[in-house]
Amino acid sequence: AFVENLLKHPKFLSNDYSTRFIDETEELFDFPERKDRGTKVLTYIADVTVNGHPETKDRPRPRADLKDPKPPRLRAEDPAPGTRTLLEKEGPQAVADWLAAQPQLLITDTTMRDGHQSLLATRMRSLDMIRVAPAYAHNLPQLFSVECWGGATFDVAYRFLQECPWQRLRDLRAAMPNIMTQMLLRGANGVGYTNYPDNVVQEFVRQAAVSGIDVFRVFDSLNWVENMRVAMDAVIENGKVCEGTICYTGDILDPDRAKYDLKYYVEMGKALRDAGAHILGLKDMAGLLKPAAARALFTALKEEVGLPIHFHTHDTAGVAAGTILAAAETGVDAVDCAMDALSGNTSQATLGTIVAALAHTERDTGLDPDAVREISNYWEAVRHHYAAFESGLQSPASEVYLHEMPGGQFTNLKAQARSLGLEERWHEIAHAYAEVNDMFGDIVKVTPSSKVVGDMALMMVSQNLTRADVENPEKEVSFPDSVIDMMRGNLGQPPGGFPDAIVRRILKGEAPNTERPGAHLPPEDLEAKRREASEALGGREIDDEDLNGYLMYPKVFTDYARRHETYGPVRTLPTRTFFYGMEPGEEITAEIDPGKTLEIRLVAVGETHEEGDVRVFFELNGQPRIVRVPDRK
Ligand code: BTN
Ligand code: 3PY
Ligand code: ZN
Repeated sequence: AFVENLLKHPKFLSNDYSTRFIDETEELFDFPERKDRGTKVLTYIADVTVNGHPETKDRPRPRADLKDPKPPRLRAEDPAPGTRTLLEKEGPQAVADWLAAQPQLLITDTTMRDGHQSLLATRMRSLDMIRVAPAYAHNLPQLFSVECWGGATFDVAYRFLQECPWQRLRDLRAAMPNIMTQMLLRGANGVGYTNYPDNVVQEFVRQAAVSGIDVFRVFDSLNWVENMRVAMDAVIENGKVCEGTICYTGDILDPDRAKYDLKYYVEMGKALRDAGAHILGLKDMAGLLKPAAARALFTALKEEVGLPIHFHTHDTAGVAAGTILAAAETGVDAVDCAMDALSGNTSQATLGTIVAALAHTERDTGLDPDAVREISNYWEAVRHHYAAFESGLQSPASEVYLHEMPGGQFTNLKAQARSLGLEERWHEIAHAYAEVNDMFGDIVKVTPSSKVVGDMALMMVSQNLTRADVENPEKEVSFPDSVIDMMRGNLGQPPGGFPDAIVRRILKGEAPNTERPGAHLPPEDLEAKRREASEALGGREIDDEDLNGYLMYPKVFTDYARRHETYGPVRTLPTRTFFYGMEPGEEITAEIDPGKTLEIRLVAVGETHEEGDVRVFFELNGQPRIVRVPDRK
């Protein structure tokens, strides 16, 4: 484009130019809007090199000499048949029956979803996952599933990583054809933070099934089975595995927490079985279940519900492995672990450790410990690149029994606290979180209800409000929108409802809706939404995946799509480059299509011009390229 501009410039054509012509003639650098993808990616690199990435600003930096992570070699020529093979051949009920009949403890690897959601604020990029996916397929075909999608990964991909979550899913699915993929679905809240119309949830499940999800772990953030049926039915209709899931809170052995006792969980398990679940999930999102309680809980659920059980917990207090081993003894069928390098603390228990602990026992997992170690070594190298997103949590802590914060929320809430200048007051926030839970009547805290409790706790600490202040009818308190929304009934109902007094205080007398929110939300006109998205993006074609992104997150999706117009396929950049740009003299490659590779060298960064622009000099596949970006520093 530069050469084109030069060749058609009037001064150039009339020979009326000096040696300073190029430096003095700004319009030579006005390139037409339709830039090729290479130029777009260079624009991104130039911008981050000059201005830094907003997400890593003022955060710890990875070591300068870090190498690109190298995935382990493939131990078999072809991936051996696995759970996906069974699902494809015989369907979801056959998978559940097989699971119940196996003596070994089956393992789900959560590294690509909950692992980094809980340790790195969900910031792991697709490229780092896709590179190692073939090693899972070839070296660990005995895994029950790989949890790699859903939860917070969906919006974080668009919002912070400038990536399409659907493309991540398709790429992972293609690289692991033999193992079931698994996602976390928040029931009527989809992968969002509020209830959606029924047809939006149905359409989302359909698309997730088409794009590559096999196992849907469906939960409700208030444990309201009524609010899970639409999502569960959709999973079943699409021929996929429906893991109807109980969220665990409280302590079944503590008589002071009688609201959530053994009977409560058994009744909920039966309700999920009757709603059609193939597998019963027990989701201990905060890591509150202790070994003795696990024995009692799983013995009762096995006997009285009769479904195979999949147990998910977090190691926040440091006891997850003990609880998993207790669960294994009582016959739990599958458990979640994260690869060693992304395990522990707010993440899952350590996969290699569980494999070793059960080796040569009746529940031997059958996983190859060498293969586990090699994959974990890869993740270790990956993790170094995300130093900016580490929470700073140094050790497990029993404080989780006080606040009951989900592992997947912990690092996010901490980051939120930091951005409000409240990081130093973290333990106060933890305490306020517990008080808010009590005020709300002791509710299940998991996305999105956990976010509501977190919003309220942050508000109290930042405004120095005590519980007495909040409850004092004489005092004017402006409650966060999410709190008002939840009290209106827009996330559904907790067991026994919210306490009347707090509802009246927050809603100022307005009557809450206590029916299922989806029963009142009119269906979306999907084709009208598609046109709306397309118009917002200047007529761009909106495919079904885009439409589902737009239905969940209209603004997040259109912001992503506009940035994509400017920056192109930045998901193909190495993680270091994505977050930190390049150094002069550095060379990288980016595969923007299978077989189409960009070789990018940063030659130099120019001086800032008076108008505040910087010229950045590259070589793209050996050809010189100049990109101009604003200096926003
Ligand atoms: C984000 O908005 O956080 C992710 C998209 C990337 C924004 C790019 S990063 C380089 C440049 N600097 C900014 O402040 N925004 C863009
Ligand atoms: C999520 O919904 O993202 C969770 O991880 C809940 O534990
Ligand atoms: Zn979790």
